[in-house]
Amino acid sequence: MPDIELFSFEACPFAQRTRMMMIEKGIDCALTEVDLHNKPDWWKELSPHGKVPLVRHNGEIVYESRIINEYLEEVFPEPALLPVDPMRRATARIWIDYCDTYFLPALHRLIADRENEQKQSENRALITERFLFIENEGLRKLGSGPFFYGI
Ligand SMILES: N[C@@H](CCC(=O)N[C@@H](CS)C(=O)NCC(=O)O)C(=O)O
Repeated sequence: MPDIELFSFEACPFAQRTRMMMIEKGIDCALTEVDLHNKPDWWKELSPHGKVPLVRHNGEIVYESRIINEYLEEVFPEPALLPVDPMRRATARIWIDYCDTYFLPALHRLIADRENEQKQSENRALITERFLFIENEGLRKLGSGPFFYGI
């Protein structure tokens, strides 16, 4: 069994973020899906906040998707997923923060309020604004490559 384990939940965007990182880096991990609707006792013992994703590496745990991904970037440096230049690296981190602080909360509201049509019109306006910000500040200004940030 690989010495790195990922505890995940397939519908969790935070867990997907770590899974994508592992796939891109070719990290061979043991994957465990956690039933978040019926958390097993072993999970409550392992995870301080009960949230996925969580990584166990050589017997020690790391959690919080963004921190896990930083850890993976340090421990498995190839292929590098952050730019080498410090300013470009800072810009990449600004976009990671944008996802956490602005984009995902707006997406979450859209999902959580799906039965409430009145709130949904506000939510749709908000997510549109967030997508336009990505399009204007990110895709238009940060390079011409086929993918985000000219990569
Ligand atoms: N800030 C955390 C958020 C993780 C999170 O909210 N995970 C949700 C699933 S998408 C979870 O595990 N929820 C279970 C719970 O809160 O008990 C991260 O980035 O890892």
